[in-house]
Amino acid sequence: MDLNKLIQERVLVFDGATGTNLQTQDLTPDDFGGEYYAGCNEYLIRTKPSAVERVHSDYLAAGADIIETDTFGTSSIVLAEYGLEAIAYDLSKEGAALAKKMAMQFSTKEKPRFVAGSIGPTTKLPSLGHIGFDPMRDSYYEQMAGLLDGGVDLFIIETCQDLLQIKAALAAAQDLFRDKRTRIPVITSVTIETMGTMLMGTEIGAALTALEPYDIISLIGMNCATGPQEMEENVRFLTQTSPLPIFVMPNAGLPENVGGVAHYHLTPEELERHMKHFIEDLGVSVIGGCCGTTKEHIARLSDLAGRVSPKKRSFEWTPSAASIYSSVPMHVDPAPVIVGERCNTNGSKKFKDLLLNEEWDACVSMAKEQIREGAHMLDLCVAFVGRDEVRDMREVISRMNTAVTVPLVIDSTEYPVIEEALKHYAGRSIVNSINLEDGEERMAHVLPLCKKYGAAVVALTIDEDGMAHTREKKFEIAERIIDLSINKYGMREEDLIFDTLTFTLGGGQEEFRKAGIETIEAIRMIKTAHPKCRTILGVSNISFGLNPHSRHVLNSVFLSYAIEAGLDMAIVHGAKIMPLHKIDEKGRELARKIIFDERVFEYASAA
Ligand code: THG
Repeated sequence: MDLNKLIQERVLVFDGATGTNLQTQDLTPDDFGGEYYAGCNEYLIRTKPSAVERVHSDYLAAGADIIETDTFGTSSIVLAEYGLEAIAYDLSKEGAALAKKMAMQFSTKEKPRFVAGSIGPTTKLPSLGHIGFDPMRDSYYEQMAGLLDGGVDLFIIETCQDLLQIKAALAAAQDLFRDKRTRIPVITSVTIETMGTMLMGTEIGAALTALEPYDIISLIGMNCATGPQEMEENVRFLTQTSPLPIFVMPNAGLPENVGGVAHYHLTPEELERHMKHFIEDLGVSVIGGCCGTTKEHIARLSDLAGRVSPKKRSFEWTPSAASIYSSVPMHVDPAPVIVGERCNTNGSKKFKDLLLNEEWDACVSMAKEQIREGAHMLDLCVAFVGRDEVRDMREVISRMNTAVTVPLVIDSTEYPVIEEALKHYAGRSIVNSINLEDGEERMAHVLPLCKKYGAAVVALTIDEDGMAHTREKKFEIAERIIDLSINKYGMREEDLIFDTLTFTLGGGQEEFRKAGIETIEAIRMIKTAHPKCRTILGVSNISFGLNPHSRHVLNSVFLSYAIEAGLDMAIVHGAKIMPLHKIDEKGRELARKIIFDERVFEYASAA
């Protein structure tokens, strides 16, 4: 099914609520296979398939282009609550086959019907530690394999509450497509609660930033929790910013409690009016109904779809990183994006001591302190000789995932540590770093991880000859990394952040006198040739070996010249960066001369 092509041609309509329809059928506990299973709508696929067929045929008759399988909860995680985990694959496959059979009955050349394999959020939130990434991925894999083998045309990962849960589902889909050498479209749909975020507190922008890098996703959108009216702001945000087409499947309004039963009041006409607005004024391309919507609602939407076409969207996409809560662009005005340097065992004695004493909460406090000091993101390095870095990373990042509001930059040289971090981080992180020191080896390990978990990456200008000294060599290495990253590993220029590295100017070595200028000019060359790439520097490196005050002055002046050359991001101790006007004229001028290697004049005038 070429979903991407179809939605260019017309608005597509999903079906309505499964549960709402089943309720009208007055099923008895016997229909569910006994009292014990009553309420397990998925088990009906086996115990009373005619009830499920009825749901499908009602919506197909109402004109739905795409119906959803009755498999929202056929993952082993959910079925385990009924002791049915052993049949997760089979039930998923049977549910898919049943829906496919019904869709075929209604499908015509003019109006083909499709089946979307429904994949719900399960009952566990990995970001709260309810379940690990791997078991969750495995459970999704089994469910998806059943759906695929049963014949679904696409997957819909829906009603999502936790970005980490979505990442586990997407990892399962990626693995499945690889194993089966096939690929079907994937819709990813998040649930925004009435308070305006996902259950875990995720803003829509953070969700978009975290999901957009996954190239298996065909559509992104929202479903459940509220009616269309409450969704409006977030739908507008998506249509104005998302590179991916937009899917919206609201409830029939906010549920009202009527005699202990959820009652949805939005009429088919009202739903139609809201969706018309979403399509014509905002540019939504695929619609449907969630809780409380009936075949009457879907009939109206189907009729609507034949009469309208989506507004041509012009969206503004900003490459960003994200925490589980919010999105942070990889360029800000005024530059730079401040990446706090202190949660680093190599860069802070305090952080190192806290880690050695396993004072995990205090490690988190240091992160929060840096945010208070103005950091937009935080570099995180837990490497320490003799310790288990994978475990330390897990301990720290699983806490920071929900306790730290800004995106994390994962600073490690070890592949298993990087993957452990990515599996515990719900937002979009940046991996620090790759280089060409051992040829392509590092890229071959790290970039597939970045692709798998949707991360951006810092690339250092180091190759087989070591760290580049001249601007030309730094630029040449950057170009080689860009070429490989894009053409061999499927990354995009906007996923790459170049670090043109500097040696210290504080050591007084003759060979490094031009280190500062070369680093700055290499930034200018990269930004001129590849404006979509970002640049970053570990600014404090420039001043190793000097006294603290001189370090702060030199760091601050160096940073200001780097920014002028196009630097986007800086790894710094935010509190110690001084605005230039706060540095006295003499200090500023001395720092400038050191950076631009003009000290020769001092010697000349002294002579
Ligand atoms: N590029 C990239 N990543 C990097 C670096 C880089 N990561 C690590 C490092 N360099 C950047 N981080 C730091 C952190 C601290 C210091 C320097 C760089 C630093 N710390 C004080 C010192 O060592 O004297 C100690 C402060 C303390 O103990 O509190 O200078 O270049 N991509």
